[in-house]
Amino acid sequence: MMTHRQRILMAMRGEMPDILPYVPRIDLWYNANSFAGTLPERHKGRTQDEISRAEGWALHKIVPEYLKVRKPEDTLHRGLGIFSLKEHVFRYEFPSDIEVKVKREGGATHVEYHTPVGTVSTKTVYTEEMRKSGASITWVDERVIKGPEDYRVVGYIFENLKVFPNFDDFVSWKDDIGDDGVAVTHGCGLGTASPMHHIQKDLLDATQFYYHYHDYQKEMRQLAEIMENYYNQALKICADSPAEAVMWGGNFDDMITYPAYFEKEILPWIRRASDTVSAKGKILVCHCDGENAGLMDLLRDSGMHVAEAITPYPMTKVKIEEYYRRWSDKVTIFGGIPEHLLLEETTTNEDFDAYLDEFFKVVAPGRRLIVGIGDTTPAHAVFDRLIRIGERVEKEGRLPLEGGAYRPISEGQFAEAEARVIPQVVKDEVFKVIQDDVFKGDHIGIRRHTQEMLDKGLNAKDILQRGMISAMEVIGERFTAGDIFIPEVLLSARAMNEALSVLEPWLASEEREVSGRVLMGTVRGDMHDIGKNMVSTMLRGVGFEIRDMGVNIPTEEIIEEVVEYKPHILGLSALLTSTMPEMKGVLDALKARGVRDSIQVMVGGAPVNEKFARDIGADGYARDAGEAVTLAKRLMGNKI
Ligand code: B1M
Repeated sequence: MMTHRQRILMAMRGEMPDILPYVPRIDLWYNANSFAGTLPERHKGRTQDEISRAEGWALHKIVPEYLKVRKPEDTLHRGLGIFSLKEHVFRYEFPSDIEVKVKREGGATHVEYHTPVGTVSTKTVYTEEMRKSGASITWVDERVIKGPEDYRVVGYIFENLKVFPNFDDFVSWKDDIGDDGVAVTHGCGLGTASPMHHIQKDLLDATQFYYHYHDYQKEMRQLAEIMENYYNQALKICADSPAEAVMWGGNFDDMITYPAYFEKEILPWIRRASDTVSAKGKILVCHCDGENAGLMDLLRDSGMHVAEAITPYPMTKVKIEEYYRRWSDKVTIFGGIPEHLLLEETTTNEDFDAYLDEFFKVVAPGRRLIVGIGDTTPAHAVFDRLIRIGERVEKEGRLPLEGGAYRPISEGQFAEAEARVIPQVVKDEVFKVIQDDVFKGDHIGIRRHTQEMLDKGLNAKDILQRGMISAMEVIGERFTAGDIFIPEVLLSARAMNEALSVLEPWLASEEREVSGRVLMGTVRGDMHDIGKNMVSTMLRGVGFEIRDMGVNIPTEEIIEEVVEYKPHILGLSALLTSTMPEMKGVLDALKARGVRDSIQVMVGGAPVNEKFARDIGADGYARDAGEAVTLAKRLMGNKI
């Protein structure tokens, strides 16, 4: 009988263990339920690892436990993406000429870095709502890079950072895990694969990143080059360490790290990491929990050995059979059970069993597969379903699987999925220059061209409507069709906003028609904002007035804002299955306050769907930012 550790390592190396490894990650579920006192009766008082061991599951030791620090300093520099956890095999030291000042206030930590070339600061928070939802990492409320002047200071910090091997704590952690799992060590940042990825995820606001990537290429490139030294040192130490597997980057997503960007800024470093650790007989793991549809070939050919946190359809676009068919000759798939499956609200017992029936067939013969729960088990998962998966793996997961019914997805199906219709640009000769500025995202040229048109006597409303908004609508459709990606949309919207400031005085005199007022926010307990920001940007782009409340907004605050701002539309975003119920809470509170009938409510976010929107009584659901524009316009038709 093999141990969990042996099984996992064999599957990671592409060998065939006796049975499929089952490694459910339960940290978020555990944190939330132990905080709320709702752990299953027989597990009350147990630690997370004790529960996994009692159930006979392997320990999931792939993602660091960011909240379980040895001392507060271990995550103090979270705002720089510099960590020193037990999972790391290197430690760092700041040079003596950098003074670090720390101020803690409730759940917030402010850190200032005074260097000889200037000062930068960050703020991280961990709120009560985050604790309740089980979130396993703090939120960076103030990013270290705010403007172009900060690059030099951050560069100074990284240039002078000293990195040393530090194996002792890792070894004792690995010993504690023993045969019950594989202790995976970590590279740099919060799962960042390259210096540019580090700048994107850890140093800049998620949306601002795309503007800086366009506007401050020189500063960014210089910083990325400086950081290479830190990355190379860390990589070498990981390769020389006692760890058998190294986690190198994650949260890739075909929108956030869109294919061209991924190929240019991330892929070369995954290759370098793979070559370096492979030379020492180690395994390279990446945390691939995002939407991978547009990155399938790039990820497969990246050199990574294990793609962890694979969350298939219906939570993302790629079905488990497609992953298995396209990847299993090169990459070990770790995951495969979408979190939705564990929730009563989204999946019946019959559908849950049906998924597993199909699962065992389509992953035959089972090589290069480790069964896991998408990214992690949601807080309100049905615990018995976790057990049921374990039982079925034990009964039906003996390798090689004799599914026999493995039906690869036909090429025809792929062709169908790929045959997208790209909207054609309808050019309006008079306003072509402005339309082109919007398409190119030229926020400087558009100001001049707008002024020239006004000087020629063209009507401001026409410039806005026929020039800018019509172009922005095309941008929205192209985004929905997958023809363009986040940066293009953001840059186009920024160009529009610039031109609007030129038009504003003229529009005021001509009485500009605002499409409607929209109040926007991500619900309580949820810190995801990239998608919501996109929706806000697109709506603003087509003439809506937007008040964006930000992330993690308590229901009470939303209601107060509705009463005060009187929006036509309330837009709610949620990315976590555990925060979706907050949307229902908001709708109930709107009714209780007597304002439900005065507004339209639209909802969205990756786990939200049409049915959920209907069930909670929302007025509409949009799948993406392009659809959100169409929906908002339709809802305005319902209104005023
Ligand atoms: Co998180 N995360 N994350 N995460 N994260 C997801 C959402 C997850 C699905 C990953 C997975 O399981 N594979 C998973 C949720 C699973 C679940 O709930 N069942 C998850 C998890 C578990 C978590 C944590 C709990 C991890 C942890 O702590 N252990 C934690 C939670 C923190 C918290 O919120 N309290 C967490 C943290 C993070 C990061 C901080 C690392 C980062 C967020 C950065 C940020 O937002 N500033 C992050 C990221 C990046 C993701 C993934 C990989 C990508 C999300 C994203 O921005 N996509 C995501 C994987 C996934 O979604 N498959 C994942 C790009 C964006 C443009 O798309 O947001 O879907 P999206 O928006 C679209 C549409 O949904 C729609 O339009 C947008 C544009 O087209 N839309 C609307 C969105 N809002 C709308 C509103 C509308 C209409 C349309 O009307 C009002």
